[in-house]
Amino acid sequence: MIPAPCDLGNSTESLKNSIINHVRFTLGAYVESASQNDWWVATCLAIRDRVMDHATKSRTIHRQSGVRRVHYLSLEYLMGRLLENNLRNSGLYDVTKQALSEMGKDLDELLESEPDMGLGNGGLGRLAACFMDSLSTVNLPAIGYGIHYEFGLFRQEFINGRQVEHPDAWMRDGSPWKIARPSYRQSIQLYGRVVQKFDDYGRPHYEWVETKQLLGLPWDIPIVGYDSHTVNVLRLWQAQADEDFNFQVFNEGSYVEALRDKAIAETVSKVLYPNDSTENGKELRLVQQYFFVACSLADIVRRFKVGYTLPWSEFPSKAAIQLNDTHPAVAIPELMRILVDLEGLEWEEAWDICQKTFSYTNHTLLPEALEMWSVSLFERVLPRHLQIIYEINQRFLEQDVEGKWPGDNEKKRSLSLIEERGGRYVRMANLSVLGSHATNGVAALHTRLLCERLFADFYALYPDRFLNLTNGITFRRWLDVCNPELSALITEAIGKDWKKDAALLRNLDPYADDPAFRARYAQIKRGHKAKLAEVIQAECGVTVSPDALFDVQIKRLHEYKRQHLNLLNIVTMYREILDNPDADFHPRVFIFGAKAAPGYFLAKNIIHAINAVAAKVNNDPRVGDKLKVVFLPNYRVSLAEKIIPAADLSEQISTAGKEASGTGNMKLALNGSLTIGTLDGANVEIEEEVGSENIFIFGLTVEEVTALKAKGYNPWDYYWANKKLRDTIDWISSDYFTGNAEEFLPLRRSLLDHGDPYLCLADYQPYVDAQAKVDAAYKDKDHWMKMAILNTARVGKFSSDRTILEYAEKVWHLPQVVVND
Ligand code: 4GP
Repeated sequence: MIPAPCDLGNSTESLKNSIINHVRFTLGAYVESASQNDWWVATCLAIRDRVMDHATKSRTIHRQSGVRRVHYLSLEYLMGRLLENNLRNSGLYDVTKQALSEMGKDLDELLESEPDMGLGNGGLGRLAACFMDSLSTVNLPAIGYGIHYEFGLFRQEFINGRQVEHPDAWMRDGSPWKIARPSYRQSIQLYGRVVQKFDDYGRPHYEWVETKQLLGLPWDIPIVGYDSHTVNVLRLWQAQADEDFNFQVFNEGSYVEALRDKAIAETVSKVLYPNDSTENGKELRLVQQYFFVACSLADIVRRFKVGYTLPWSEFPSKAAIQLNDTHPAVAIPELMRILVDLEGLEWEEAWDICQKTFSYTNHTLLPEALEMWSVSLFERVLPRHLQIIYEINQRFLEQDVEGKWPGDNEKKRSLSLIEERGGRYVRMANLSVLGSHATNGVAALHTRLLCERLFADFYALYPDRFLNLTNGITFRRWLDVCNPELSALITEAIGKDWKKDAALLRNLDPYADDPAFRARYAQIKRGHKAKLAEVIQAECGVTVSPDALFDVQIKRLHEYKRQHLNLLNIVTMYREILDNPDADFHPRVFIFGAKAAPGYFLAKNIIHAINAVAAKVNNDPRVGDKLKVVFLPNYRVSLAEKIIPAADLSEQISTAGKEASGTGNMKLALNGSLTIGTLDGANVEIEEEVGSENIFIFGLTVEEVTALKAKGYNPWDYYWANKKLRDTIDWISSDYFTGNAEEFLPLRRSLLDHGDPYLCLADYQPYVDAQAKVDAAYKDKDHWMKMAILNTARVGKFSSDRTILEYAEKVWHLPQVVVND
């Protein structure tokens, strides 16, 4: 007889028991001598035990109720650490802290020992992680699909100020959060060739033959929502060789040679490509994309067939599939292949199902980031998919495009799924728009630019398919977890419901005028600054004062984000301090965190330049405490959680029209850091929410950028017209900072000889002026705190719960399904 499942209980005693049991029976350690890692693993497992039942229950309820589920396909998930988030979301934080402390263990120390799960580059990967949190929190039936990378984003070190990359073996010791699901393993095909066959009625069909097989083993990570019993899973695929790999060679006794194929197969999920916003056409990357897409689709189809005996026309009513950027776009021809080649559906019906099932989010307008695959590579790896893409394209061009613009070959060229100029390429963005019923941008401005520029012709054809869904962040991780002191203060003032309904933060507005509240808010900020000062001391060996203004730019290193514009201002300030030692500057600490793609030469040159300037400034006795510059190495989620609560000023200074949305801007504003920024991405909407008096906006607008470029932008004009700017650039490119005047020539050349593509020089003076306003404003500490509080109070719109509910309503048409305890 199978006994009824026992409740593990959430009391201190039961948690102590669970943790101890895991130390003894799972890890085989003595309680007295268990290592810190043992305690951490045992604690994670004790929590996992308590959430897994809800994962099973959520799955069962979703299946039994027969509702539509969303399947979020993303090549990246930048999850960070999981333990604290899971503890706070499940309400087990206090009891676990108590249980550990009664056993002589400090929870905070254990939390610090967790490696980040860094399976993403930045923006879109972190967004996917926030979305997973929100999906569980707001009770939506969802599964995230991705790749179980053995190595996440590289670990960054600085050697003589230069970035050096090291592999990130985040799960070398295993991870207590993931659970293997071998019974759901999938087998997928690659390479090979296509043969045309005919059935008994002479109708042709296609078979994909002589392929290589690859297995995908799924690992599930439970996603615990806040104050909800819905536990969705993130399912990550690990590549494995087919079991009878190279059997022949093996039998001949060539054991090692036989294993080589296995090793090659397993490279597919080895490592995350470290490029943010740029792609580079590597075969392994295409294989990665197809591998996880094919495994995920097979899994979705399996579930459809197990659960129901419904006709295929009902597939979209059970499954919505969201494409997180174009990376999973090969899902469109893959679903067509399943429906037409394997299930025998007519083309039109299959295409209708596809379009109803898929929706696509675009995350960037940068032309170099628009994925294209060379036709010859695509044909070799996925020959049948290429044929399907050709057929989709032909029908589209002959019917829709010809219908709307008869005889217009230019329109056909611009809308075609195949780029014909300079070689033949498959355009994944066009495929994504065409194969989906909805395409969205991630901030209002970005969506407008998608419709007016990038996808203007598609927008003219299908205006109803485009919509805006402004990004959001989870307020649990980005306030409750990273800033529990502020979270508690807010809860004390307005109650705890803001954690589920962020719009309620508006109730804080009146507290901005309450001197006692301001004082406590200021005290919390200062506490975080003092803690960050310790991190800076430990990581950079630089002493900074928590009374200085902490000016923060944390994001990927990219020219469009303009860390070099920030640097120009820093060097200008440095000069001014030397020229005018009595000038009334409020002391400032410039804090950077950023990884550069390993092959992005100029980005690495900028990192080196910032570090070189930092080394000079920080050791110049003439500067003293007035100015410090620190570049914290190895920027990652867990470091962001320490920096963001301590920031006073948030640098969001991209060239207008380049940053699709940004989400760091939201995290910083939520934690009471004022934005200095351009009218780009979500900054526009942040200004609308917080009020223009609580933000420092400067610089060219999108329209002004376009006009300036059309007129012919020449950075030398700005260089010659502005002595301060000229002196600054000349100084950076002298031998003053490193002893070698050649060192930062690439940076100088990009700003001058190569036309300053991101208009740093045009925005330089407005930026310097805005920084002067910041300095003046910070001198009135009390008013500054008022502005900071108003930022916290007014950014409720940027909760990812709001974003996700909009996706559910406008794109996925998903019901909320409450899972009871
Ligand atoms: C990023 C965008 O650059 C950023 O503005 C946006 O907030 C984020 O996506 C989420 O939507 N793009 C990428 C990328 O991460 O790889 O294109």
